[in-house]
Amino acid sequence: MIISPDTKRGQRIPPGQSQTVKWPVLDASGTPPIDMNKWRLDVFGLVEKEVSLTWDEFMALPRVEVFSDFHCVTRWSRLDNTWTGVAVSTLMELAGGVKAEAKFVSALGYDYGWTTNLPIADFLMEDALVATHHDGVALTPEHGGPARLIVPQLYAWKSAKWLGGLELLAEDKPGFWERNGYHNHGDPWKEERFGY
Ligand SMILES: Nc1nc2c(c(=O)[nH]1)N[C@H]1C(S)=C(S)[C@@H](COP(=O)(O)O)O[C@H]1N2
Ligand SMILES: [Mo]
Repeated sequence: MIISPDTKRGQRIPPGQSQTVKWPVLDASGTPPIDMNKWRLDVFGLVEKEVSLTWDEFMALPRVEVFSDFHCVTRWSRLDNTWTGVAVSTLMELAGGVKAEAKFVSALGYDYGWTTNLPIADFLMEDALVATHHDGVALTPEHGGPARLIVPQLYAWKSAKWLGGLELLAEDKPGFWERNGYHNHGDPWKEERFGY
């Protein structure tokens, strides 16, 4: 089990946040329909070998468990989440590694071209994964099932639900919320909530 470093802080609730025991649902345009026969996870762009995984191929990969907190920019924090899925590092190894020019990632959702962007260093953090289960239960569609990105050390909008693609890029490509007023980076401990 990978323990997210933020869960070891004395104060686990970032500034301006409050704890919730419920798990609210938040997204831009609702849950998209996903046909599992057509589901793919594409890793493409600046990797040595692009891959396009079917559901069965994805589920056959080595799995990890991550214990982490989840902070939404709308000011709720949900502590003590156990996510299971495939580590981002495993996916990058499968793609033969990221090229030296890769500096950013764009995560693509099945919800009509929704994306979010993050620097490669945040994407490659050891507690980042593509999760299929939360607290032992398969992710429901409303929470991003069948598979979603989880990046515990950034605000929750970076954790792309209904993940379909991971594009490795040389230049940054601001995503949906980033183009609509949210901060480009989104570190909850620095209160990087809004852009300029
Ligand atoms: N594909 C996709 N992922 C998304 C979003 C979205 O609109 N589309 N919204 C983000 C936002 S703003 C938040 S706070 C979290 C919420 O995840 P939850 O609904 O499971 O709580 O998902 C993030 N991931
Ligand atoms: Mo959010």
